[in-house]
Amino acid sequence: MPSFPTAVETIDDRLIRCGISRRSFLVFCTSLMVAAPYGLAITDKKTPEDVADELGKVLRPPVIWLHFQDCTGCTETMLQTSQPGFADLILNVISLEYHETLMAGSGQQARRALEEAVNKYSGKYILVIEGSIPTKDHGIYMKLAGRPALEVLADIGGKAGAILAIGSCASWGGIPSADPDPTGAVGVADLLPKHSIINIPGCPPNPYTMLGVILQYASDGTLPETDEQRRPKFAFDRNIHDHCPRRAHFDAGNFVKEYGDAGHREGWCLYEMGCKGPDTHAGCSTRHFNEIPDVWPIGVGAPCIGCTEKSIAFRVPMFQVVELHSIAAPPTSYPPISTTYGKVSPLATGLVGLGIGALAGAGYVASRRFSKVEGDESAPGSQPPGDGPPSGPAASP
Ligand code: FSX
Ligand code: SF4
Ligand code: F3S
Repeated sequence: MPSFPTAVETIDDRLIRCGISRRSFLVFCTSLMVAAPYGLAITDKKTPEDVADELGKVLRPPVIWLHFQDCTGCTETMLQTSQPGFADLILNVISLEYHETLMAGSGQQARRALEEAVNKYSGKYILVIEGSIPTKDHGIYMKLAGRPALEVLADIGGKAGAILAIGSCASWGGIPSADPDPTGAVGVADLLPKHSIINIPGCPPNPYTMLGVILQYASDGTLPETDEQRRPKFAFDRNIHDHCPRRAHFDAGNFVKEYGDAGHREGWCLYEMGCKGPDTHAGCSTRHFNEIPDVWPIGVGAPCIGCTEKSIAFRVPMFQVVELHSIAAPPTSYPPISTTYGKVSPLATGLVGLGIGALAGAGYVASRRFSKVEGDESAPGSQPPGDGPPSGPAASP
């Protein structure tokens, strides 16, 4: 556990002092476990009680949170919980030393608070960056207390124990870097490539991913394993499409054709509306937002825009359909039917005949589902030829 100046108290002491119940803390620990079912040292193979016991002994980690080019959505996602007491609890678990949106002070007072926090916890604080950094024209497009964000980041980032780039903007540029990118917006790791930086992309990101990383660092000084884009594997190792509640509709070829049609009202698959779920890594399908079940883009009927993926969000048009390169389309995943040796019995011949019939049918379904021919009547969700008049939600919304 990193050592801090003596004034820093443990999480347990703080929660008791502020009258926060053990029950609320256990709920918080359970949320952390949902965010990180494995791959995070503080939750791995533990019960909520174990997590609470262990975390309770940890010193509240000092966090300095800087805003650069952002919309403050990352802050909102952490604090806009459906239970107001929860935001309080989060702010008691971590020790937020500087945060422009939340602090009462401003001007010189705020600048001094930042300096004091940096000096007091130098080399030990966790620096959270929200928003991208403008690099064009010597970074003049964003200044903090008169200093370009570029300079502030080099200074305060250089003295941090670890840096968390929260949100897609801080991770790789996000919305401000979308074409024509007027400010030359980049992410933190583009400017400090040698530092310990964890990217937590998402627009907004899931707050429990960030809290999990902060608390692991506070408890043993380590950071979780990351992928090649510096994203913690425990949160970004899964594909939205593989865990999507609408996946059965994708497999059955039931696609929403326009917002508000019968398929949309029935909760069908949003692939044809441009859903980037098949190409996007994030845990949103299982870890929802604001503590409310089903609150996440696809859960409320909007396609995933791939907000955690550098090459997709704000790069690929919202309604453009993604290629399905990592998924076996259902017909190709059926087991092969073949006879390699020996005599074929009449029964087997019958089965092979049935199998060929099934494959032909499956091939037909596949051609319907993935046809790219413009105006193709057999496009996904449409009626097979000769099957009579169109029916069902997709055909007659
Ligand atoms: Fe906004 Fe954060 Fe998006 Fe960016 O989130 S939610 S634009 S990732 O920096 O405030
Ligand atoms: Fe879900 Fe989108 Fe995949 Fe459809 S395409 S199953 S809506 S992730
Ligand atoms: Fe973003 Fe897609 Fe999740 S848009 S919030 S990665 S469902």
